[in-house]
Amino acid sequence: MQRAIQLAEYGRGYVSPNPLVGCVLVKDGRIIGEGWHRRHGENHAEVNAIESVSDKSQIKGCTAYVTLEPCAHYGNTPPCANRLVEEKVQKVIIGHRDPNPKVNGGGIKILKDAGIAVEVGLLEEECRYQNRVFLTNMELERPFIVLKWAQTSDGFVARKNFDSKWISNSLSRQQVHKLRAEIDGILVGYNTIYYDNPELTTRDWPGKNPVRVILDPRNELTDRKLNIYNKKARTIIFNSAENSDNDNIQKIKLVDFDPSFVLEKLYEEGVRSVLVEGGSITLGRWINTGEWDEAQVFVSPTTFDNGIPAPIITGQGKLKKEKQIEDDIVQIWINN
Ligand code: AOF
Ligand code: ZN
Repeated sequence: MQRAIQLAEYGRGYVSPNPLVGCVLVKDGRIIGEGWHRRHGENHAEVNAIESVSDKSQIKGCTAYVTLEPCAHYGNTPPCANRLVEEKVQKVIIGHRDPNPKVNGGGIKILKDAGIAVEVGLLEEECRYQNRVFLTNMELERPFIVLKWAQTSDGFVARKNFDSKWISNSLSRQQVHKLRAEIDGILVGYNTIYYDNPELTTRDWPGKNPVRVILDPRNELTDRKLNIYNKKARTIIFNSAENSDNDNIQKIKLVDFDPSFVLEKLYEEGVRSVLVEGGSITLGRWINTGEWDEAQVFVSPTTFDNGIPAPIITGQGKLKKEKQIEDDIVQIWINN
């Protein structure tokens, strides 16, 4: 199952809105096949694992380890549970149940009805943690929210003139680009665009650009020379103007300046995970409503003495772990 989790991870950034799924086939104590869900719309993990075995007669009687309950529905592909039955797999060990209403125990039932031994819950916590975006989507019907900022060790995100350059080191900045490649949307407020004119693309990591989401409640970001207006990524601007679509720029009327309203609209637009990158006011808004799931805080050894104060995590936020990236420390917080 550990290997299946490792394989599933290769799908991160490519499978949204689907879950990350890995599958390992074991016969007589040896791995005979491996697969993972590589890209949305393509084969599921189980099918890729089956296809990886050149001598298909070997599959009969094997044990399949799958991080998620095999599906029971006809979607982009036929049901994986049926395929496991056809291939005469003897036993299926599942990480966690699939809460998708189209599956939700249906895959387990197909397997059991065919006389296959099924076990559910091996490394369940790890599997559920890996699929936290998908589980949040299914259970709460909203995007998974990751807050991210860089701050000095004395607690500032920018100098008094809003200059925020050179807080975290270059490896940390590359790590942020990896995060961008793995997430569906990246959200910032008006001040960040006005003071930093960021491009909000993934330049330091291979992968896609997330949808740029900008909150501009007073409709002030009209300067077409701003980097967010380049054609490199789909862009959604929430402002007071009427809804409109124009090339890659989509405007949504901010009927209610409330994180829940924004998240609901983004979910409708197919954005299943959002990185809230700033600034302090926007991040504070999300922390105050409690509508966030994870925070990544990059703390550099630099000090500014004064400036724009960093957000402070309140409520149910708990520090899960800290990792070192050269001289920066990244704190990973989880909202319970
Ligand atoms: C599996 N193995 O590898 C994945 C599963 O749109 P579709 O047809 O790809 O179906 C997506 C749904 O199937 C998804 O919401 C989830 O319930 C399940 N994903 N199931 O057995 C896989 N990716
Ligand atoms: Zn499937």
